Amino acid sequence: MQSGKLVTMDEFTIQETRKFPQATGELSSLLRDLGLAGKIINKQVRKAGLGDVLGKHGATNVQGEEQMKLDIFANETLINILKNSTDCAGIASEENDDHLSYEDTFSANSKYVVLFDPLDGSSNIDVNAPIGTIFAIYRRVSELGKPCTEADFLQPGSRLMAAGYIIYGSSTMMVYATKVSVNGFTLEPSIGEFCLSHPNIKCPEDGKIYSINQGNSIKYTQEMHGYLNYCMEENKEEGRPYSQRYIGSMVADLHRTLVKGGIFIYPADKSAPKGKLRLQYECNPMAFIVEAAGGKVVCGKRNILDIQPTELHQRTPIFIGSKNMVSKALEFVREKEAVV
Ligand code: AFP
Repeated sequence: MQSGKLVTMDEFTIQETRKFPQATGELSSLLRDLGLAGKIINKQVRKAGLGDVLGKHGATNVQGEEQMKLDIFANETLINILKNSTDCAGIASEENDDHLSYEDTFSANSKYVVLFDPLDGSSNIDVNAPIGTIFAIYRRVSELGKPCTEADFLQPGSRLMAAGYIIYGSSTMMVYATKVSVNGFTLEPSIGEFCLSHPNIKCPEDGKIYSINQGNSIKYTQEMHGYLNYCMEENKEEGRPYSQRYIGSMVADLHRTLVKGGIFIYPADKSAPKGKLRLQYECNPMAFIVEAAGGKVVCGKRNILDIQPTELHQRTPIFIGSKNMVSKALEFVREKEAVV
């Protein structure tokens, strides 16, 4: 990036696309649509507290979780923008029971489907902590020209074409990964554009922060306790004890992990033997991003990206972050956490 010259996300994406002569530009256009949705959600998030934006909506989602007003706003924004896009055949949202196929001719001829968590970390909305939107883009496996089907959404993460997130934090950033690289763009409010601020992000191989809901540790396995003790133990040469940081918003915890290094863990426990986080809406896109940045992701014995999903709202345990930290954690928990 030339110093002083702003490169917008669109400019960057188009330049990247030009490196692949066979590319049609559909993926770039879809990323632009997701960026637009992010800007609209951001506008509403930034007003939270002023209008009738905060608080509960009064309904629960498919997982029985209470929906916030901003959850609903973000979900509807994404659904409508992607419906009006010429490049999306359908969507699946963490907030909806089933996938939605857009049945107009343009959409039926589109080769991509998008899965998203419209507002991750929504229990943080009312306390002004970072929240985010997570998305995953697959090439559909169903026949072009017809409505997309559930099979398009039940693909393993290894088949992702791109994935990313928008974090509404101290600034608003969109980070997206293709198989080639991970890049971050900060929203420049005066021109209303995401501009390249974090080119070619690499997840540090080591870190000094572990991120886990340690309040749940009574429900963890002995092996997990062993790893937590290792993190807390004093060993000056190895830089321990590590610091513990946990926001409770995966986007925020993972963004820090990606940029600074560290490990984020949401393990299986006694009350959630398959873990809590959703495979397709949270874990796969984050795993794709972190792997593309050189980090490591597992759910015990296997790579999360290899799991063949069998249902839309499947859950999984996850260990993700700096390569060496994840490998070390696995030495403690390898067998016990392999529940999927
Ligand atoms: P919400 O969107 O309901 O706040 O859930 C956030 C989340 O899915 C993920 O972003 C966090 O890492 C995780 O749940 C926090 O869960 P705990 O509150 O159980 O630690």
